[in-house]
Amino acid sequence: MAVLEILEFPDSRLRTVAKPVKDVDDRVRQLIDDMFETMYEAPGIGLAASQINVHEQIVVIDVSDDRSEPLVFINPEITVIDQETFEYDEGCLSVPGFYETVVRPQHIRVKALDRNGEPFEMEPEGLLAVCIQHENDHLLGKLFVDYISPLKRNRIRSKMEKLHKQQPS
Ligand code: QAP
Ligand code: CO
Repeated sequence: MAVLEILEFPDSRLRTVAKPVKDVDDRVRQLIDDMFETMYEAPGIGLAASQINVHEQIVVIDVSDDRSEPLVFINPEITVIDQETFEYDEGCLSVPGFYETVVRPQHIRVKALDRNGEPFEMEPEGLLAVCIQHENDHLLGKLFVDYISPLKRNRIRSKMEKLHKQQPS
């Protein structure tokens, strides 16, 4: 297992659109293990492969308090069930230190493959529903800061660029 480097905003590689995984093989399972190690070490509640510069549709999540409920989503497909929305103060391992309120659909259905390549479906609620949408956005090259005002986003970009000049990764 290995802790991998996480790309940080405004790195343009975070804008890459991820490709579907064709075979859920040992290479993919190794990547998943490394993603969990990277996420738990951070610590975070969700990580998309895009954030470690691997542009394949793989997401790992654990929103449990005791870090005991690892969830894997390969080639996730999200459908919105109804119009209700939910607000949450989101953060991101690729935008460390910044949190902003994002409004998203509250009720979604997710279809994906698990780490054995078996299809499954779920209707997540609350933080898990928010997290899956946030991570799925990464696979599309999208970040939570894209939902806030350009003024706020540009302030965050400037602060991140300043940090990266002080401590290049
Ligand atoms: C995405 O984010 C998420 O700023 C996962 O300094 C977050 O794991 C989805 C983290 C909130 C829904 C709600 C952030 C760690 C972790 C930071 C994370 C930081 C250190 C973020
Ligand atoms: Co994120």
